[in-house]
Amino acid sequence: MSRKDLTTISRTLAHALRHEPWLYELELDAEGWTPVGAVLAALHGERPDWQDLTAADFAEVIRASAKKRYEMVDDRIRALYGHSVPGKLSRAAASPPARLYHGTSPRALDAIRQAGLQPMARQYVHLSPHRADAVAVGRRKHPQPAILVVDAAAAATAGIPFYVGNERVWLADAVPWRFIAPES
Ligand code: HQG
Repeated sequence: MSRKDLTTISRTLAHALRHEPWLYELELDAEGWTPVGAVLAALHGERPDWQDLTAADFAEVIRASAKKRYEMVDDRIRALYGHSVPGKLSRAAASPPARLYHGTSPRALDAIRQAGLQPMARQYVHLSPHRADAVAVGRRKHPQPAILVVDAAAAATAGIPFYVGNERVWLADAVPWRFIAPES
């Protein structure tokens, strides 16, 4: 399968598993899982050239991507982060790295100073253990993103929960400004 096909499948999975599962007649459980068979059935109906999609194609999408967006275990699949579905999915809290980074548009800084980092249209705030990843995330919003450094150790000590999305994406319900320092 070509990279372009894999990207199109990945985008469709993102839509189905993060945002609007009901359009694919899918139900996510409390942790975001849904049966692989149900997703395949939905995608078989999406496009004529997807009639033959199998779970091996989903495995290839997961393997070929630089970002680990989905996981497939036994006969279930879920998105690991990025959700906007109503009804907050449950995640197990975990002890974060001491420092986490967030890349954003400089235009958002005033609002973030006021309200802290908020999940906005998604269920969670997304944070990166690696600065370079935060730069890449921020570039989706602005060519010269602002980089915020989150003192996750202090925030966790103060009782703010953090959750694992994958090894390069950490999640939080919100992060107050007092734990954030903008890079100058
Ligand atoms: C900003 C992609 C105003 C926040 C990425 C961000 C990531 C505020 C934007 C994942 C705010 C939300 C998520 C406040 C936060 N006032 N703006 N109080 N608090 N913001 O796209 O973190 O490729 O929902 O700074 O790589 O950019 O799809 O979040 O700019 O991992 O797999 O509100 O999505 O992954 O934007 O990106 P987003 P994000 P995928």
